[in-house]
Amino acid sequence: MAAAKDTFYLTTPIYYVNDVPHIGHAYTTVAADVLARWRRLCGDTVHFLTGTDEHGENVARAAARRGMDPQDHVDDISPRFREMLSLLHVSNDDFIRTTEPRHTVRVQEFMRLLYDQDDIYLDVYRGWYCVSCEAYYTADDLAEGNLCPIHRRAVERREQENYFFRLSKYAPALLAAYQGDDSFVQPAVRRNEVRTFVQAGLEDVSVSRTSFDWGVPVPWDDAHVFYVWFDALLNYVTAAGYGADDEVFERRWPADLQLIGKDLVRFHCVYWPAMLLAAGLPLPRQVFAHGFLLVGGEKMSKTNATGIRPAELVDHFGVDCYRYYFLREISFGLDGSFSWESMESRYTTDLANDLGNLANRVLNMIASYCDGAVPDPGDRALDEGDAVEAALATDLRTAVAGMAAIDRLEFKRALEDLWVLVSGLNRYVEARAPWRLRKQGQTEQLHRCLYVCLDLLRVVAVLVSPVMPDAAQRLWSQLGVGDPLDDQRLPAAASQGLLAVGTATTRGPLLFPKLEEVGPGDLRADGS
Ligand code: ME8
Repeated sequence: MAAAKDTFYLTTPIYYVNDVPHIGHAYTTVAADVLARWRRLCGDTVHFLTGTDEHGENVARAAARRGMDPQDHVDDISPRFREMLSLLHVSNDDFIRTTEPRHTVRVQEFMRLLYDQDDIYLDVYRGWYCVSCEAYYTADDLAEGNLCPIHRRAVERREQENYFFRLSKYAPALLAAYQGDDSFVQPAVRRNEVRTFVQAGLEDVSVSRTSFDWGVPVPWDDAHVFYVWFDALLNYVTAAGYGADDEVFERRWPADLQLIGKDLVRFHCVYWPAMLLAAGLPLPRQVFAHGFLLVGGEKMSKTNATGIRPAELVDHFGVDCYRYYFLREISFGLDGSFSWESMESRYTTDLANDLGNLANRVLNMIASYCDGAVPDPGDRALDEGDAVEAALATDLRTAVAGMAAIDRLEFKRALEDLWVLVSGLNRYVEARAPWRLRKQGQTEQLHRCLYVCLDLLRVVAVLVSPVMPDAAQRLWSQLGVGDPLDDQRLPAAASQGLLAVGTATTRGPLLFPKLEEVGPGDLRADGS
């Protein structure tokens, strides 16, 4: 009996191993991780895939530049991407390398299926080739001066015998897919872009190469290897059990979300769905293309040498701030700039002052006024008849409802709404002034106020955990909650009054200690 899909399957692009990872790779990966953690928090079974794209001319050239055999080169660089995942506390369930047999064997099977049904045929290709993109361009695609539109580098005129995929045959089905389901390609600006591209007419596309051999061999013609893109795109199904384990595959496929940068739209929203259609497989439910991270106004990439390594920032700001900053600072679908100064300011304002100080103050008061134990608030829920508590209840609702924006990849919006609760709690503390209540001997009100703060800090820890899993865990431990943070599920965990009276809390260390004065100078905008 066929298995039913029961898993939220989420993918990032698989990254080229021609160089080490930079913050652009980390951007997509962290965003995907936040979504994966969020879906788990909401109770879904999640399968989160990332990995490395290891074939092709670019990688072979990078290996040659290092005087290395391509396999040795990729074996050396791929672990650097795994290190990035552990540095950033990414909770991926699988990591695929396209040089693994579990991938290469299935690529050959998939492509043979298309060849056997005459969706792949032999012909001569003439075109403009960009080695950095590993892609051919038509004369119309080129930037002024016959340059690659992405890399602004000279393209090469090439002519070779290639196998072609009958992409043109799938244009009507692709247009129907964009038309039929608005959520298939997101955001809308990207959907319009691909629709216009397909409406202008599709040409069949070359899927093999004979000029080098660092690729998956074409099984019916050993003079060819598959063009790296057709090998790479298939990782999303080969890593999900395609051709190897039907039951696993049916539980995962189609992917719920394929997250990419906007540079990969054509490959993921035209070529990839066409390949799936040809193989009779369902299309991913959504492909979402985010904007570019810019540094000094330019897209940062491995080829233009402006790449910043995530570790340079994590060393100074810590992993939590790293994860928070990019998602809070930039609207996810749009381009956005990184700057050292804005990261410093987010750390100080949002994290150290708004959240860190709040937790520190409340835990200190519990230690001084309540012997470190959660006090008895009387009624545990907020009193909506009291103006101050009613305002806080509204902030709580805003935060809980707002987090659902993560499902639409609106991370900035979700965090803004969560910070409505953090600010609300700060206002609540100021309004109630527990130090005054203490002085005035108003113990009942004092206990109620501090309970409310602790209990809602517990909710903040749960809600912020997909974005800042480490800081959330530290806060969780300080609050002394018995159940593990990882076992919390929404919406139940966001209910009021779940913190048990009498629980022992711990004060400090600070969630976000003051930053070291000196940071890596060359990352500051003024170069100081
Ligand atoms: O294209 N801003 O790999 P790649 C935001 N192997 N995101 C960025 C970025 C930036 N400046 N730079 C890179 C490849 N990215 C292929 C993909 S998939 C089957 C094969 C992120 O190493 C973004 O996700 O060049 C972009 O799409 C991806 O890295 C490109 O990584």
